[in-house]
Amino acid sequence: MLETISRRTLFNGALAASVAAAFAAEAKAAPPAQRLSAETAVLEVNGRAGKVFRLLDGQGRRGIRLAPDERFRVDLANRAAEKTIIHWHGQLPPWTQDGFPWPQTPPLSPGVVESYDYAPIPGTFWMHSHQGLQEQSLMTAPLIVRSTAELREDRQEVVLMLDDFSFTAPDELLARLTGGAPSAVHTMARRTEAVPAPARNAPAPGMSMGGMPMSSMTPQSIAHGAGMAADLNDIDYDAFLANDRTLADPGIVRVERSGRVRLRIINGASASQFWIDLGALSGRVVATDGHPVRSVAGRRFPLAIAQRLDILLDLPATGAFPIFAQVEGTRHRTGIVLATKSASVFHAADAAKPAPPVDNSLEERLTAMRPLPPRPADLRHRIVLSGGMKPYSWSLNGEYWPHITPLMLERGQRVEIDLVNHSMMAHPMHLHGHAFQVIAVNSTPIRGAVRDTVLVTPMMGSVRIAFNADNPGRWAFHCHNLYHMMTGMMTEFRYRGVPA
Ligand SMILES: [Cu+2]
Repeated sequence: MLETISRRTLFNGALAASVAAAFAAEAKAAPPAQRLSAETAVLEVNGRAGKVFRLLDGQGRRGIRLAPDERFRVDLANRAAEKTIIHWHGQLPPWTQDGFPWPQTPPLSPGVVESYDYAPIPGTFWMHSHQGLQEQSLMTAPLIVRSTAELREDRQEVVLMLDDFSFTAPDELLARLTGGAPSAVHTMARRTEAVPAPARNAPAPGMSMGGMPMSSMTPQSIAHGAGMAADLNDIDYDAFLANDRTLADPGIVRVERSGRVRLRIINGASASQFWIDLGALSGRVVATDGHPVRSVAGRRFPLAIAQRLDILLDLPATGAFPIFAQVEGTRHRTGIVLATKSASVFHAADAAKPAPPVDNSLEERLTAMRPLPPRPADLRHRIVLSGGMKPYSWSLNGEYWPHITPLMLERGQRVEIDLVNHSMMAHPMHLHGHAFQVIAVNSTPIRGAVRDTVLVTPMMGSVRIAFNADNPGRWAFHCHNLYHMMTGMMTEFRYRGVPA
């Protein structure tokens, strides 16, 4: 009889039943871990065979796609002939699953399978090797985490993965930059895997570290492209790829009449920045680095290395619509074509004019849909970006990885970092394990985008970012130009109490 059951018993009974139901639902709902295979392959680029790496899912597609609320449960198998470690760029996993070669999380030897399991954040993300120069050989892939809100939009999802490509081996590309023998380059490659020394004179909270003087700027800066003062494009690439293809034979994506598209663009290039050119179309940027922003309409948008853009497109009834990505400072471009069934074949070549340098003109206009709650900073830090072409080396606060002083964080702190660029080149700076908000560009306060990678423009360009120290661990902070990172432009943010 119901009356004989006490409220407490009833409550406990109901709780037990609901917990049991939740477990049963989870057991039923949890799909098996996805397989991700790191392997080597031959990719035909403009009619010539190139040796590349691949990150392939169980269906042989590049990368990983997750359904709404699906966990990132991935078994990564290293089927390449060398060690590798894959970083889930922009995701916020525990630091031991971040895919960075710390001593506690060494790279995977050939034949090894490593399991990952964490709750992902939705949006357009990507993955890439953090081992040596493997990223340049296309150890890169999309990581798409769908949300129920996006599924409700009922838009066709089109992923546009951009890469830069050379038939020359990456260590040779680096050796040409540094003027070093390949053996010296290998030493350098190993250096990025080495362990930074424990914090020596870690700055006290609130203390700012001094920067390098302007005189550290190299006088030998070479103007590339259209005679602009800043340095662009360290490497002369053989091709720029959009979903593994060039404009000579672009990928054609079939779209419906009057199709509604969510374009997810990923700049997975190692050292190239692009202007996204929607051609005849107008689009609306609705997310940057996977995080929603207030919609910004336009036809051309800058995209720094490692950044992503989600762009909504409402297509005309019929036709073929090229989506271009043009390399800054050059006429080179790549792209895909969105085409309705009846549309004729489309051919395009390089652009008529060089593109300007990628800049922060879009950044300044962005507003986060989910900004950080306003709060004074507990820790402010200033990082000066320095370096140059001769000698080819790049630093943060005058330090070169792995000989760096970790920036020590306390869990719970609101952290603000001022990034100031004393060099002649733009640097796309990436923080692992945290999403930060851009709160000032060139000293102008904004309520900017939440992101994981922000461009700091050359010749005293500056950006201020803010984030909550809410993910204890050891986290890399580095320039995402692969060659800048490999020649020193990386440091560590380390939480107190986390063993080095
Ligand atoms: Cu850089």
